[in-house]
Amino acid sequence: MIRLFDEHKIRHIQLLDGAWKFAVDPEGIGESDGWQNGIPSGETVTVPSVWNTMWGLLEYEGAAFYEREFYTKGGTLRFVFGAVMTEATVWLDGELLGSHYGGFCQFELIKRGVTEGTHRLTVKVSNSFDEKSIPQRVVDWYHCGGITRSVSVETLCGISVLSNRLEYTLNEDMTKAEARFAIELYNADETEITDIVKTTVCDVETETKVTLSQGECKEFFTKSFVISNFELWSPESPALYDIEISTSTDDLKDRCGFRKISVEDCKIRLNGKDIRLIGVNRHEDHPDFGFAFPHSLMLRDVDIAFDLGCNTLRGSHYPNDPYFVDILDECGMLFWSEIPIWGGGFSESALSDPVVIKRGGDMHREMVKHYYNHPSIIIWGMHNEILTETEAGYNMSREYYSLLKEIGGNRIVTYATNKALKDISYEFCDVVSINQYNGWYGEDIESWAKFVDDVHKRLDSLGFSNKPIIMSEFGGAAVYGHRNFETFKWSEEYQSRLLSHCLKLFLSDEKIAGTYIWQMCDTRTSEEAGITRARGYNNKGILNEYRNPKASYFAVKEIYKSYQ
Ligand code: ADA
Repeated sequence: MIRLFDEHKIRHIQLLDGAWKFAVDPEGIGESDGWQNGIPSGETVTVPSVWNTMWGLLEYEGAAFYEREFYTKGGTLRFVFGAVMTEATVWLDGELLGSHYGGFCQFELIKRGVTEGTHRLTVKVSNSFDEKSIPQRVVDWYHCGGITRSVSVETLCGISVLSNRLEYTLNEDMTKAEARFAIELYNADETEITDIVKTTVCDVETETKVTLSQGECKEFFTKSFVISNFELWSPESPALYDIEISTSTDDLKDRCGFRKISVEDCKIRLNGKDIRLIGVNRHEDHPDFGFAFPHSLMLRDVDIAFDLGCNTLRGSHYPNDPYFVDILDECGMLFWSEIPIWGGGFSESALSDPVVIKRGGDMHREMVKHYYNHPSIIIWGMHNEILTETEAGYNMSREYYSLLKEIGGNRIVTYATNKALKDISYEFCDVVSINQYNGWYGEDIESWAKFVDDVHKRLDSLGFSNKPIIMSEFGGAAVYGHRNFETFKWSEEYQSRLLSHCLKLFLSDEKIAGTYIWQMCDTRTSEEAGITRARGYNNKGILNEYRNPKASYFAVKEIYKSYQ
Protein backbone atom coordinates (compact mmCIF):
# COMPACT_ATOMS: atom_id res chain seq x y z
CA MET A 1 0.00 0.00 0.00
CA ILE A 2 1.08 3.57 -0.46
CA ARG A 3 2.27 4.92 2.85
CA LEU A 4 4.60 7.76 3.78
CA PHE A 5 7.38 5.16 3.94
CA ASP A 6 8.23 1.89 2.16
CA GLU A 7 6.65 -1.07 3.89
CA HIS A 8 9.04 -3.64 2.41
CA LYS A 9 12.68 -4.00 1.46
CA ILE A 10 12.60 -7.71 0.65
CA ARG A 11 9.08 -8.41 -0.58
CA HIS A 12 8.51 -7.79 -4.27
CA ILE A 13 5.62 -5.35 -4.81
CA GLN A 14 4.05 -4.31 -8.06
CA LEU A 15 1.65 -1.39 -8.02
CA LEU A 16 -1.34 -2.03 -10.29
CA ASP A 17 -2.52 1.58 -10.36
CA GLY A 18 -2.94 3.22 -13.74
CA ALA A 19 -4.84 2.10 -16.81
CA TRP A 20 -7.58 -0.54 -16.40
CA LYS A 21 -10.25 -1.67 -18.83
CA PHE A 22 -13.72 -0.73 -17.57
CA ALA A 23 -17.34 -1.50 -18.41
CA VAL A 24 -20.56 -0.79 -16.53
CA ASP A 25 -22.99 -3.65 -16.04
CA PRO A 26 -26.36 -1.95 -15.48
CA GLU A 27 -28.37 -5.12 -16.19
CA GLY A 28 -26.23 -7.25 -13.90
CA ILE A 29 -25.45 -9.76 -16.65
CA GLY A 30 -21.64 -9.51 -16.51
CA GLU A 31 -21.01 -12.53 -14.34
CA SER A 32 -23.46 -14.87 -16.05
CA ASP A 33 -22.14 -13.72 -19.44
CA GLY A 34 -18.59 -14.53 -18.32
CA TRP A 35 -17.07 -11.04 -18.23
CA GLN A 36 -14.64 -12.41 -15.64
CA ASN A 37 -13.04 -14.19 -18.62
CA GLY A 38 -12.57 -10.90 -20.43
CA ILE A 39 -14.68 -7.75 -20.59
CA PRO A 40 -16.34 -7.83 -24.02
CA SER A 41 -15.93 -4.12 -24.70
CA GLY A 42 -15.06 -1.20 -22.58
CA GLU A 43 -13.08 1.94 -22.13
CA THR A 44 -9.84 2.73 -20.37
CA VAL A 45 -9.98 4.34 -16.94
CA THR A 46 -7.44 5.25 -14.32
CA VAL A 47 -7.32 3.42 -11.00
CA PRO A 48 -7.71 4.67 -8.30
CA SER A 49 -10.77 6.73 -9.15
CA VAL A 50 -14.56 6.80 -8.81
CA TRP A 51 -16.75 6.28 -11.85
CA ASN A 52 -18.98 9.19 -10.80
CA THR A 53 -16.43 11.66 -12.18
CA MET A 54 -16.65 9.98 -15.61
CA TRP A 55 -18.77 11.41 -18.38
CA GLY A 56 -22.37 10.16 -18.09
CA LEU A 57 -21.81 8.18 -14.89
CA LEU A 58 -22.30 10.89 -12.28
CA GLU A 59 -25.32 9.13 -10.82
CA TYR A 60 -24.58 5.55 -11.80
CA GLU A 61 -25.50 3.01 -9.14
CA GLY A 62 -24.95 -0.66 -9.84
CA ALA A 63 -22.14 -2.94 -10.96
CA ALA A 64 -19.08 -2.32 -13.10
CA PHE A 65 -16.18 -4.51 -14.18
CA TYR A 66 -12.51 -3.55 -14.09
CA GLU A 67 -9.77 -5.59 -15.74
CA ARG A 68 -6.04 -5.38 -16.29
CA GLU A 69 -3.12 -7.64 -17.13
CA PHE A 70 0.12 -7.88 -15.25
CA TYR A 71 3.29 -9.90 -15.55
CA THR A 72 4.60 -11.99 -12.67
CA LYS A 73 7.44 -14.41 -12.11
CA GLY A 74 4.81 -16.53 -10.35
CA GLY A 75 4.51 -18.19 -6.94
CA THR A 76 2.23 -17.14 -4.11
CA LEU A 77 0.66 -13.77 -4.89
CA ARG A 78 -1.16 -11.46 -2.52
CA PHE A 79 -3.50 -8.91 -4.07
CA VAL A 80 -3.95 -5.84 -1.87
CA PHE A 81 -6.89 -3.50 -2.45
CA GLY A 82 -6.70 -0.21 -0.54
CA ALA A 83 -10.48 0.30 -0.83
CA VAL A 84 -13.27 -0.66 -3.22
CA MET A 85 -16.68 1.01 -3.00
CA THR A 86 -18.65 -0.97 -1.75
CA GLU A 87 -18.61 -4.62 -2.71
CA ALA A 88 -15.84 -6.36 -4.66
CA THR A 89 -15.61 -9.75 -6.35
CA VAL A 90 -12.19 -10.64 -7.73
CA TRP A 91 -11.06 -13.18 -10.34
CA LEU A 92 -7.64 -14.17 -11.57
CA ASP A 93 -7.68 -15.51 -15.13
CA GLY A 94 -11.41 -16.13 -14.74
CA GLU A 95 -11.05 -18.10 -11.51
CA LEU A 96 -12.77 -16.69 -8.44
CA LEU A 97 -10.27 -15.37 -5.88
CA GLY A 98 -12.72 -14.02 -3.32
CA SER A 99 -14.95 -11.13 -2.39
CA HIS A 100 -15.14 -8.31 0.12
CA TYR A 101 -17.87 -6.18 1.61
CA GLY A 102 -17.28 -2.62 2.83
CA GLY A 103 -16.03 0.43 1.04
CA PHE A 104 -13.40 2.07 3.18
CA CYS A 105 -10.90 -0.50 4.35
CA GLN A 106 -8.05 -2.45 2.86
CA PHE A 107 -8.53 -6.13 2.04
CA GLU A 108 -6.22 -8.77 0.65
CA LEU A 109 -6.65 -11.99 -1.34
CA ILE A 110 -3.98 -14.67 -1.73
CA LYS A 111 -3.48 -17.02 -4.67
CA ARG A 112 -0.92 -19.82 -4.53
CA GLY A 113 0.79 -21.61 -7.39
CA VAL A 114 0.56 -18.81 -9.95
CA THR A 115 2.69 -19.57 -13.01
CA GLU A 116 5.24 -17.19 -14.54
CA GLY A 117 3.70 -15.08 -17.27
CA THR A 118 1.00 -12.54 -17.97
CA HIS A 119 -2.26 -12.85 -16.01
CA ARG A 120 -5.59 -11.09 -16.02
CA LEU A 121 -7.08 -9.58 -12.87
CA THR A 122 -10.81 -8.79 -12.96
CA VAL A 123 -12.79 -6.95 -10.32
CA LYS A 124 -16.54 -6.57 -10.23
CA VAL A 125 -17.45 -3.54 -8.15
CA SER A 126 -20.94 -2.79 -6.92
CA ASN A 127 -22.28 0.24 -5.10
CA SER A 128 -25.88 -0.99 -4.84
CA PHE A 129 -27.82 -0.98 -1.57
CA ASP A 130 -30.37 -3.02 0.27
CA GLU A 131 -31.76 -2.99 3.80
CA LYS A 132 -28.63 -4.71 5.17
CA SER A 133 -26.12 -2.31 3.62
CA ILE A 134 -23.57 -0.33 5.62
CA PRO A 135 -23.99 2.52 5.03
CA GLN A 136 -27.65 2.51 4.03
CA ARG A 137 -28.85 4.17 0.85
CA VAL A 138 -29.87 7.34 2.72
CA VAL A 139 -26.75 9.16 3.81
CA ASP A 140 -25.69 12.78 3.72
CA TRP A 141 -22.75 12.25 1.39
CA TYR A 142 -22.35 10.88 -2.10
CA HIS A 143 -22.35 7.16 -2.85
CA CYS A 144 -19.45 6.97 -5.25
CA GLY A 145 -18.48 3.67 -6.81
CA GLY A 146 -15.14 2.36 -7.97
CA ILE A 147 -11.68 1.22 -6.97
CA THR A 148 -10.95 4.23 -4.82
CA ARG A 149 -7.51 3.45 -3.41
CA SER A 150 -4.38 1.75 -4.77
CA VAL A 151 -4.14 -1.87 -5.87
CA SER A 152 -0.93 -3.88 -5.69
CA VAL A 153 0.25 -7.43 -6.13
CA GLU A 154 2.91 -8.80 -3.80
CA THR A 155 4.99 -11.95 -4.10
CA LEU A 156 5.10 -13.89 -0.83
CA CYS A 157 7.98 -16.24 -0.08
CA GLY A 158 8.38 -18.59 2.89
CA ILE A 159 6.98 -17.32 6.16
CA SER A 160 5.54 -13.92 5.32
CA VAL A 161 4.53 -11.09 7.63
CA LEU A 162 0.97 -10.02 6.81
CA SER A 163 0.24 -7.54 9.61
CA ASN A 164 1.33 -6.46 13.06
CA ARG A 165 0.15 -4.74 16.22
CA LEU A 166 2.47 -3.25 18.78
CA GLU A 167 0.60 -3.61 22.06
CA TYR A 168 2.05 -1.58 24.91
CA THR A 169 1.24 -0.20 28.33
CA LEU A 170 3.07 2.81 29.73
CA ASN A 171 4.19 2.82 33.35
CA GLU A 172 3.01 5.45 35.83
CA ASP A 173 5.50 8.17 34.85
CA MET A 174 5.35 7.17 31.16
CA THR A 175 9.08 6.57 30.84
CA LYS A 176 8.81 2.86 30.09
CA ALA A 177 6.57 0.82 27.82
CA GLU A 178 5.87 -2.83 28.52
CA ALA A 179 5.26 -4.14 25.00
CA ARG A 180 4.79 -7.12 22.73
CA PHE A 181 4.01 -7.63 19.07
CA ALA A 182 1.07 -9.55 17.70
CA ILE A 183 2.15 -10.67 14.23
CA GLU A 184 0.04 -12.30 11.55
CA LEU A 185 2.18 -14.80 9.66
CA TYR A 186 1.50 -16.85 6.57
CA ASN A 187 3.41 -19.76 5.08
CA ALA A 188 3.54 -19.10 1.33
CA ASP A 189 5.52 -22.24 0.51
CA GLU A 190 4.50 -25.82 -0.21
CA THR A 191 6.18 -27.41 2.83
CA GLU A 192 6.14 -26.90 6.57
CA ILE A 193 8.67 -24.24 7.54
CA THR A 194 10.37 -23.33 10.79
CA ASP A 195 11.86 -19.85 10.83
CA ILE A 196 12.85 -17.05 13.20
CA VAL A 197 10.72 -13.90 13.26
CA LYS A 198 12.82 -10.89 14.23
CA THR A 199 11.40 -7.59 15.44
CA THR A 200 13.07 -4.28 16.18
CA VAL A 201 11.55 -1.17 17.72
CA CYS A 202 13.50 1.54 19.58
CA ASP A 203 16.64 -0.65 19.48
CA VAL A 204 14.91 -3.49 21.31
CA GLU A 205 15.07 -6.74 19.40
CA THR A 206 13.13 -9.97 19.79
CA GLU A 207 13.37 -13.33 18.09
CA THR A 208 10.59 -15.89 18.01
CA LYS A 209 10.89 -19.35 16.54
CA VAL A 210 7.79 -20.27 14.57
CA THR A 211 6.63 -23.29 12.61
CA LEU A 212 3.83 -23.07 10.07
CA SER A 213 2.46 -25.79 7.85
CA GLN A 214 1.96 -25.20 4.14
CA GLY A 215 -0.56 -22.38 3.56
CA GLU A 216 -1.14 -21.85 7.29
CA CYS A 217 -2.02 -18.36 8.55
CA LYS A 218 -1.62 -17.67 12.26
CA GLU A 219 -1.23 -14.88 14.78
CA PHE A 220 1.90 -15.09 16.97
CA PHE A 221 2.89 -13.02 19.98
CA THR A 222 6.47 -12.14 20.70
CA LYS A 223 7.68 -12.27 24.28
CA SER A 224 7.04 -9.11 26.29
CA PHE A 225 9.81 -6.54 26.39
CA VAL A 226 10.44 -3.16 27.92
CA ILE A 227 11.20 -0.02 25.91
CA SER A 228 12.68 2.93 27.74
CA ASN A 229 14.53 5.03 25.18
CA PHE A 230 11.60 6.90 23.65
CA GLU A 231 9.95 10.27 23.77
CA LEU A 232 6.21 10.49 24.10
CA TRP A 233 4.14 11.25 21.01
CA SER A 234 2.11 14.44 21.37
CA PRO A 235 0.78 17.22 19.12
CA GLU A 236 3.69 19.43 20.19
CA SER A 237 6.27 16.71 19.62
CA PRO A 238 4.99 13.85 17.45
CA ALA A 239 7.86 11.40 18.00
CA LEU A 240 7.58 8.36 15.75
CA TYR A 241 9.63 5.15 15.79
CA ASP A 242 10.27 2.59 13.08
CA ILE A 243 9.11 -0.97 13.48
CA GLU A 244 10.97 -3.65 11.56
CA ILE A 245 9.78 -7.22 11.35
CA SER A 246 11.48 -9.88 9.26
CA THR A 247 11.81 -13.57 8.57
CA SER A 248 14.54 -15.11 6.40
CA THR A 249 12.40 -14.49 3.28
CA ASP A 250 10.07 -11.58 3.99
CA ASP A 251 9.69 -8.32 5.90
CA LEU A 252 7.33 -5.57 7.02
CA LYS A 253 8.07 -2.04 8.12
CA ASP A 254 5.69 0.09 10.13
CA ARG A 255 5.77 3.03 12.54
CA CYS A 256 4.51 3.69 16.03
CA GLY A 257 4.41 6.36 18.71
CA PHE A 258 3.94 6.10 22.45
CA ARG A 259 1.23 8.06 24.18
CA LYS A 260 -1.43 7.62 26.81
CA ILE A 261 -5.00 8.75 26.37
CA SER A 262 -7.32 8.66 29.36
CA VAL A 263 -10.54 10.08 30.68
CA GLU A 264 -11.02 11.37 34.21
CA ASP A 265 -13.39 13.75 35.93
CA CYS A 266 -14.94 15.20 32.77
CA LYS A 267 -11.52 15.67 31.20
CA ILE A 268 -9.68 14.00 28.35
CA ARG A 269 -6.01 13.56 29.19
CA LEU A 270 -3.17 13.04 26.79
CA ASN A 271 0.03 11.88 28.48
CA GLY A 272 -1.44 12.84 31.83
CA LYS A 273 -2.32 16.42 30.86
CA ASP A 274 -5.80 17.77 30.21
CA ILE A 275 -6.40 18.37 26.53
CA ARG A 276 -9.28 20.10 24.84
CA LEU A 277 -10.06 18.70 21.42
CA ILE A 278 -10.42 21.57 18.98
CA GLY A 279 -11.53 20.29 15.65
CA VAL A 280 -13.69 19.92 12.58
CA ASN A 281 -15.44 17.03 10.85
CA ARG A 282 -13.90 16.19 7.49
CA HIS A 283 -15.24 14.08 4.64
CA GLU A 284 -12.48 12.56 2.51
CA ASP A 285 -14.25 13.77 -0.59
CA HIS A 286 -13.65 16.21 -3.40
CA PRO A 287 -15.95 17.14 -6.31
CA ASP A 288 -13.33 16.24 -8.91
CA PHE A 289 -12.15 12.98 -7.33
CA GLY A 290 -14.88 11.73 -4.99
CA PHE A 291 -13.45 9.29 -2.46
CA ALA A 292 -10.31 8.74 -4.58
CA PHE A 293 -8.90 11.74 -2.76
CA PRO A 294 -5.43 12.69 -4.10
CA HIS A 295 -2.55 12.44 -1.65
CA SER A 296 -1.28 15.89 -2.60
CA LEU A 297 -4.56 17.47 -1.52
CA MET A 298 -4.52 15.62 1.79
CA LEU A 299 -1.51 17.63 2.84
CA ARG A 300 -3.35 20.80 1.95
CA ASP A 301 -6.34 19.82 4.09
CA VAL A 302 -4.01 19.23 7.02
CA ASP A 303 -2.36 22.62 6.46
CA ILE A 304 -5.80 24.23 6.46
CA ALA A 305 -6.73 22.45 9.71
CA PHE A 306 -3.56 23.76 11.37
CA ASP A 307 -4.17 27.25 10.05
CA LEU A 308 -7.63 27.11 11.56
CA GLY A 309 -6.16 26.30 14.95
CA CYS A 310 -7.31 22.66 15.13
CA ASN A 311 -5.53 19.95 17.06
CA THR A 312 -7.91 17.24 15.89
CA LEU A 313 -10.06 16.03 12.99
CA ARG A 314 -12.96 13.63 12.93
CA GLY A 315 -12.85 11.29 9.93
CA SER A 316 -16.58 11.45 9.43
CA HIS A 317 -17.97 8.96 8.62
CA TYR A 318 -15.57 6.14 7.64
CA PRO A 319 -11.92 5.06 7.88
CA ASN A 320 -9.72 7.51 5.96
CA ASP A 321 -6.84 6.66 3.64
CA PRO A 322 -3.88 5.33 5.72
CA TYR A 323 -1.69 7.81 3.84
CA PHE A 324 -3.73 10.62 5.39
CA VAL A 325 -3.42 9.09 8.86
CA ASP A 326 0.35 8.76 8.31
CA ILE A 327 0.44 12.52 7.70
CA LEU A 328 -1.50 13.10 10.93
CA ASP A 329 0.95 10.89 12.85
CA GLU A 330 3.84 12.93 11.50
CA CYS A 331 2.43 16.33 12.23
CA GLY A 332 0.75 15.62 15.56
CA MET A 333 -2.89 16.04 14.60
CA LEU A 334 -5.24 13.90 16.73
CA PHE A 335 -7.80 11.80 14.90
CA TRP A 336 -11.23 10.26 15.48
CA SER A 337 -11.75 7.24 13.22
CA GLU A 338 -15.12 5.56 12.72
CA ILE A 339 -16.99 3.11 10.52
CA PRO A 340 -19.86 4.13 8.20
CA ILE A 341 -22.81 3.15 10.40
CA TRP A 342 -24.61 6.43 9.73
CA GLY A 343 -27.90 6.46 11.55
CA GLY A 344 -30.32 8.29 9.30
CA GLY A 345 -31.14 5.21 7.26
CA PHE A 346 -31.07 2.44 9.89
CA SER A 347 -34.43 1.27 11.21
CA GLU A 348 -34.68 -0.65 14.48
CA SER A 349 -35.02 -3.90 12.60
CA ALA A 350 -31.93 -3.14 10.49
CA LEU A 351 -29.95 -2.40 13.68
CA SER A 352 -30.97 -5.78 15.10
CA ASP A 353 -30.32 -7.69 11.89
CA PRO A 354 -27.55 -10.28 12.42
CA VAL A 355 -26.09 -9.56 8.95
CA VAL A 356 -25.84 -5.83 9.71
CA ILE A 357 -24.38 -6.47 13.18
CA LYS A 358 -21.80 -8.86 11.75
CA ARG A 359 -20.88 -6.51 8.90
CA GLY A 360 -20.40 -3.67 11.39
CA GLY A 361 -18.31 -5.91 13.65
CA ASP A 362 -16.13 -6.97 10.71
CA MET A 363 -15.66 -3.32 9.74
CA HIS A 364 -14.53 -2.48 13.29
CA ARG A 365 -12.10 -5.42 13.26
CA GLU A 366 -10.67 -4.35 9.90
CA MET A 367 -10.31 -0.76 11.05
CA VAL A 368 -8.48 -1.81 14.21
CA LYS A 369 -6.27 -4.23 12.26
CA HIS A 370 -5.14 -1.69 9.69
CA TYR A 371 -4.86 1.40 11.90
CA TYR A 372 -3.81 0.02 15.28
CA ASN A 373 -0.28 1.42 15.33
CA HIS A 374 -1.22 5.01 14.41
CA PRO A 375 -0.63 7.16 17.51
CA SER A 376 -2.75 10.00 16.09
CA ILE A 377 -5.92 7.90 16.40
CA ILE A 378 -7.16 8.56 19.92
CA ILE A 379 -10.86 7.88 19.35
CA TRP A 380 -12.74 4.97 17.81
CA GLY A 381 -16.25 5.95 16.76
CA MET A 382 -18.71 3.03 16.79
CA HIS A 383 -21.61 4.63 14.95
CA ASN A 384 -23.28 7.96 14.20
CA GLU A 385 -26.84 9.01 15.04
CA ILE A 386 -28.38 5.54 15.27
CA LEU A 387 -31.48 4.90 17.38
CA THR A 388 -29.62 4.88 20.71
CA GLU A 389 -32.88 5.64 22.49
CA THR A 390 -34.13 2.15 21.58
CA GLU A 391 -33.25 -1.37 22.64
CA ALA A 392 -31.81 -2.12 19.19
CA GLY A 393 -29.41 0.84 19.44
CA TYR A 394 -28.57 -0.08 23.03
CA ASN A 395 -27.69 -3.65 22.08
CA MET A 396 -25.57 -2.62 19.11
CA SER A 397 -23.72 -0.07 21.26
CA ARG A 398 -23.07 -2.67 23.97
CA GLU A 399 -21.69 -5.16 21.46
CA TYR A 400 -19.36 -2.77 19.63
CA TYR A 401 -18.21 -1.02 22.80
CA SER A 402 -17.03 -4.25 24.38
CA LEU A 403 -15.41 -5.30 21.09
CA LEU A 404 -13.45 -2.06 20.72
CA LYS A 405 -12.45 -1.97 24.39
CA GLU A 406 -11.11 -5.48 23.97
CA ILE A 407 -9.22 -5.10 20.68
CA GLY A 408 -8.77 -1.37 20.15
CA GLY A 409 -5.73 -0.59 22.34
CA ASN A 410 -5.41 2.57 24.38
CA ARG A 411 -8.19 4.67 22.86
CA ILE A 412 -11.38 6.43 23.79
CA VAL A 413 -14.46 4.63 22.46
CA THR A 414 -17.52 6.72 21.73
CA TYR A 415 -20.44 7.18 19.37
CA ALA A 416 -22.13 10.35 18.16
CA THR A 417 -25.71 10.69 19.38
CA ASN A 418 -28.35 13.10 18.14
CA LYS A 419 -30.72 11.98 20.89
CA ALA A 420 -28.84 13.58 23.76
CA LEU A 421 -31.86 14.05 25.98
CA LYS A 422 -33.35 10.59 25.49
CA ASP A 423 -30.35 8.39 24.73
CA ILE A 424 -30.32 5.19 26.83
CA SER A 425 -26.90 3.87 25.76
CA TYR A 426 -24.45 6.21 27.52
CA GLU A 427 -22.97 3.39 29.58
CA PHE A 428 -21.29 2.23 26.36
CA CYS A 429 -19.03 5.20 25.74
CA ASP A 430 -16.02 6.70 27.51
CA VAL A 431 -17.01 10.16 26.36
CA VAL A 432 -20.52 11.39 25.55
CA SER A 433 -20.47 12.77 22.00
CA ILE A 434 -23.37 14.93 20.92
CA ASN A 435 -24.57 16.01 17.48
CA GLN A 436 -27.03 18.87 17.77
CA TYR A 437 -28.15 21.55 15.35
CA ASN A 438 -29.97 24.29 17.28
CA GLY A 439 -29.94 27.44 15.22
CA TRP A 440 -30.26 25.44 12.04
CA TYR A 441 -32.94 22.76 12.35
CA GLY A 442 -35.77 23.86 14.64
CA GLU A 443 -34.63 25.68 17.77
CA ASP A 444 -33.04 29.11 17.45
CA ILE A 445 -29.49 30.12 18.32
CA GLU A 446 -30.44 31.44 21.76
CA SER A 447 -31.72 28.01 22.80
CA TRP A 448 -28.21 26.52 22.95
CA ALA A 449 -27.48 27.47 26.55
CA LYS A 450 -30.62 25.75 27.80
CA PHE A 451 -29.84 22.67 25.71
CA VAL A 452 -26.34 22.36 27.19
CA ASP A 453 -27.78 22.82 30.66
CA ASP A 454 -30.37 20.10 30.01
CA VAL A 455 -27.62 17.74 28.85
CA HIS A 456 -25.69 18.27 32.10
CA LYS A 457 -28.83 17.66 34.14
CA ARG A 458 -29.61 14.50 32.25
CA LEU A 459 -26.09 13.10 32.59
CA ASP A 460 -26.21 13.94 36.32
CA SER A 461 -29.51 12.15 36.71
CA LEU A 462 -28.16 9.05 34.95
CA GLY A 463 -25.00 9.01 37.07
CA PHE A 464 -22.71 9.88 34.16
CA SER A 465 -21.77 13.40 35.21
CA ASN A 466 -18.12 12.33 35.28
CA LYS A 467 -18.00 11.56 31.58
CA PRO A 468 -16.51 14.31 29.44
CA ILE A 469 -18.71 15.68 26.67
CA ILE A 470 -17.66 16.24 23.08
CA MET A 471 -19.84 18.39 20.87
CA SER A 472 -19.22 16.14 17.88
CA GLU A 473 -21.39 18.04 15.38
CA PHE A 474 -23.05 21.46 15.27
CA GLY A 475 -23.30 24.13 12.63
CA GLY A 476 -25.42 25.49 9.83
CA ALA A 477 -25.26 25.91 6.09
CA ALA A 478 -23.93 28.88 4.12
CA VAL A 479 -23.83 29.00 0.37
CA TYR A 480 -20.34 30.16 -0.55
CA GLY A 481 -20.41 33.79 -1.65
CA HIS A 482 -23.90 34.43 -0.30
CA ARG A 483 -23.07 37.57 1.74
CA ASN A 484 -25.43 40.06 3.31
CA PHE A 485 -25.75 42.87 5.84
CA GLU A 486 -28.45 40.86 7.60
CA THR A 487 -27.64 37.55 9.19
CA PHE A 488 -30.27 35.22 7.73
CA LYS A 489 -30.01 31.50 7.12
CA TRP A 490 -27.85 30.31 4.19
CA SER A 491 -25.71 33.45 4.36
CA GLU A 492 -22.06 33.36 5.35
CA GLU A 493 -22.83 35.88 8.08
CA TYR A 494 -25.45 33.67 9.71
CA GLN A 495 -23.14 30.67 9.71
CA SER A 496 -20.43 32.79 11.32
CA ARG A 497 -22.79 34.06 13.98
CA LEU A 498 -24.10 30.57 14.75
CA LEU A 499 -20.67 28.96 15.01
CA SER A 500 -19.20 31.80 17.07
CA HIS A 501 -22.13 31.57 19.48
CA CYS A 502 -21.72 27.80 19.87
CA LEU A 503 -17.96 27.87 20.27
CA LYS A 504 -17.97 30.60 22.90
CA LEU A 505 -20.58 28.67 24.88
CA PHE A 506 -18.93 25.25 24.57
CA LEU A 507 -15.38 26.42 25.17
CA SER A 508 -16.35 28.17 28.37
CA ASP A 509 -17.91 24.96 29.73
CA GLU A 510 -15.43 22.93 31.77
CA LYS A 511 -17.26 19.67 31.09
CA ILE A 512 -17.10 20.04 27.32
CA ALA A 513 -13.79 18.50 26.40
CA GLY A 514 -14.01 18.81 22.65
CA THR A 515 -15.71 20.51 19.71
CA TYR A 516 -15.92 19.21 16.14
CA ILE A 517 -17.66 21.70 13.85
CA TRP A 518 -19.89 20.26 11.17
CA GLN A 519 -18.10 20.52 8.82
CA MET A 520 -14.76 21.40 7.30
CA CYS A 521 -15.73 21.56 3.60
CA ASP A 522 -18.99 21.42 1.68
CA THR A 523 -19.66 17.94 0.33
CA ARG A 524 -21.87 16.61 -2.39
CA THR A 525 -24.79 14.70 -0.94
CA SER A 526 -26.99 11.77 -1.92
CA GLU A 527 -30.04 12.26 -4.09
CA GLU A 528 -32.36 11.58 -1.12
CA ALA A 529 -30.66 14.07 1.23
CA GLY A 530 -29.98 16.47 -1.64
CA ILE A 531 -33.65 17.39 -1.89
CA THR A 532 -33.31 19.50 1.23
CA ARG A 533 -29.84 20.75 0.35
CA ALA A 534 -29.08 23.76 -1.84
CA ARG A 535 -26.98 22.80 -4.89
CA GLY A 536 -27.28 19.12 -3.86
CA TYR A 537 -24.46 19.81 -1.39
CA ASN A 538 -24.27 19.77 2.37
CA ASN A 539 -23.26 23.42 2.65
CA LYS A 540 -22.29 23.41 6.32
CA GLY A 541 -18.62 23.56 5.38
CA ILE A 542 -16.66 26.52 6.67
CA LEU A 543 -14.83 26.13 3.36
CA ASN A 544 -16.53 25.28 0.12
CA GLU A 545 -15.86 22.00 -1.67
CA TYR A 546 -12.81 23.49 -3.43
CA ARG A 547 -11.37 24.58 -0.08
CA ASN A 548 -12.10 28.30 -0.44
CA PRO A 549 -12.84 29.80 2.98
CA LYS A 550 -16.20 31.28 3.91
CA ALA A 551 -16.55 34.13 6.42
CA SER A 552 -17.06 31.64 9.25
CA TYR A 553 -13.60 30.19 8.63
CA PHE A 554 -12.00 33.39 9.91
CA ALA A 555 -14.45 33.75 12.80
CA VAL A 556 -13.73 30.17 13.91
CA LYS A 557 -10.01 30.66 13.43
CA GLU A 558 -9.97 33.63 15.76
CA ILE A 559 -11.74 31.66 18.48
CA TYR A 560 -9.80 28.41 17.97
CA LYS A 561 -6.43 30.17 17.91
CA SER A 562 -7.20 31.83 21.23
CA TYR A 563 -7.51 28.34 22.78
CA GLN A 564 -4.11 27.12 21.62
C1 ADA B 1 -25.83 14.69 11.00
C2 ADA B 1 -24.82 13.80 10.30
C3 ADA B 1 -23.97 14.53 9.32
C4 ADA B 1 -24.76 15.57 8.55
C5 ADA B 1 -25.43 16.54 9.50
C6 ADA B 1 -26.29 17.60 8.81
O1 ADA B 1 -25.46 15.11 12.22
O2 ADA B 1 -24.03 13.07 11.19
O3 ADA B 1 -23.39 13.58 8.46
O4 ADA B 1 -25.74 14.94 7.80
O5 ADA B 1 -26.30 15.81 10.34
O6 ADA B 1 -25.74 18.38 8.05
O7 ADA B 1 -27.49 17.62 9.04
